Amino acid sequence: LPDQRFTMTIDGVAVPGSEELAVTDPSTGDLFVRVPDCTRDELDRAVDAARRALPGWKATSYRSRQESLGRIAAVLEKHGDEIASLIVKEQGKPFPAAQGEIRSGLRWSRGIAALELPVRVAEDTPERRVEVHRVPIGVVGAIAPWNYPIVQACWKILPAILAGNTVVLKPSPYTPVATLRLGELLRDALPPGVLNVISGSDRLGPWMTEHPGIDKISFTGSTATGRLVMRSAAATLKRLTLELGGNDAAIVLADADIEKAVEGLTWGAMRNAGQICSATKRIYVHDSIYDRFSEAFARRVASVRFDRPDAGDAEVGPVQNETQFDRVHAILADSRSEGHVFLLGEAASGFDSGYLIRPVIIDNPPDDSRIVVEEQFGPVVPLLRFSEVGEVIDRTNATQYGLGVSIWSADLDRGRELGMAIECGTVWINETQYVSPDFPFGGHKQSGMGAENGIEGLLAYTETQTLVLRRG
Ligand code: TXE
Repeated sequence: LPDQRFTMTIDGVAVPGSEELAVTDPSTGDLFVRVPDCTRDELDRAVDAARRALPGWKATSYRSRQESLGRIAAVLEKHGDEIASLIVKEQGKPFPAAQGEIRSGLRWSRGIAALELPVRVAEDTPERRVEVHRVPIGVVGAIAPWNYPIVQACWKILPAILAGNTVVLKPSPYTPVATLRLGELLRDALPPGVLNVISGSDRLGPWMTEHPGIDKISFTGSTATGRLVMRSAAATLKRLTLELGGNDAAIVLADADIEKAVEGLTWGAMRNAGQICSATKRIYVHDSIYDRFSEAFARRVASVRFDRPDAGDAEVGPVQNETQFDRVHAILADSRSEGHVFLLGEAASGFDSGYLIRPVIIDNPPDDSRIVVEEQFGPVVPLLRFSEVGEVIDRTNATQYGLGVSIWSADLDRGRELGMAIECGTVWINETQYVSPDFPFGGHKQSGMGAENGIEGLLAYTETQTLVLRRG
């Protein structure tokens, strides 16, 4: 495989690129493969191809664009295992999890294709008829992250293309391979220039956000980089969708089903080694059940199989890159030096293989500790005691982030009532991280701007165009 050449897709054809970028296998820390490091000239060619394809693509019927999403689904279905095996090598998740990522891409291809963009008639009188149409924005620059490279690319390219935009897609420098391959496989599914896929190092993102030929940026990444994207987009007033960091709390109320909460939150915190924007990153447990919950939670988390993705029964793999590995260890070092109690993982949190980190649970650290305040983005989570519901809502909201929160309670009405008091984009009651092509997912406060998915996400790839038709 290190000899396999992955090419960029610009104007429907292969572009091998004139410079190279090395991609690391996170399960070993060794070189996986080299891919093109897109130059400024190659970016210009991609943007130019997208601009040239725009008038033709915009003019196609919505129906035919829905059919083109069907062709994307067919490619994901036919080549799913090949793409999944590339995800394993570059991202580090075990094969079944990578297959889950492909299934999710498929579900999105079909679900987004089923959305409609009706014309709204705002006035219909003898004098006039007013129609509000939704038209494409233009060329979309899609910048995807390294935790779910294919899912995150799908969340952006599917609604963008369906709404009649053309796209320049850039995967993360850490995980470009599966996305480049998807671009190769889609060359026959879409007209040339409608979807261009480029890979590059850290210089490429800023070139895109500054590029005068790009009309909208859809970015998923950290809040810090989201601010830079917004600043850079100001020069040409680019439209923006920003899906940024989170510090999602779980609130386990006294009447919660402990067994179900333990199971749900084990995966909420540990799935994909905690590298999910909406991963559960702090767990508040009512005083009356804290000891029972923490004991059961530590036992369940300890039973999850963390290993190299090629170890047959691995459920969770390493974290994706060295910077992230160091970041998680810095947060753990802080907990150690502050004397926090480790319920799980103190002895075993060292270097195993590549960037593997074994799970850690920290017992009731202070609210202002790094493990509580920061986005850890790794398989480490604090449990925190609370006694009053009003107090835990305040502690939940005391953050710059506002992505998601889960509430665990036998009483759904109570869950709904508390949920409405929380400042975040999604509240889950008795589960977590359930997302769908049918409803929006996005952050309040500094977790982002706008939303992805659902009709709301689709509308974010459009402008309104109002037609005022004066009669008589
Ligand atoms: O992502 P960055 P990083 C969070 C998580 C993690 C942290 C850092 O907390 O610890 O981000 O991850 C491009 N204009 N999430 O450093 O820096 C750059 O080319 C345009 C949350 O890997 O946010 C690269 O593709 N683009 C998350 C990408 O941004 C720019 C998923 C790196 O993003 C740019 C992943 C600029 N000025 C990490 N500067 C989620 N929300 O799910 C850089 N880039």
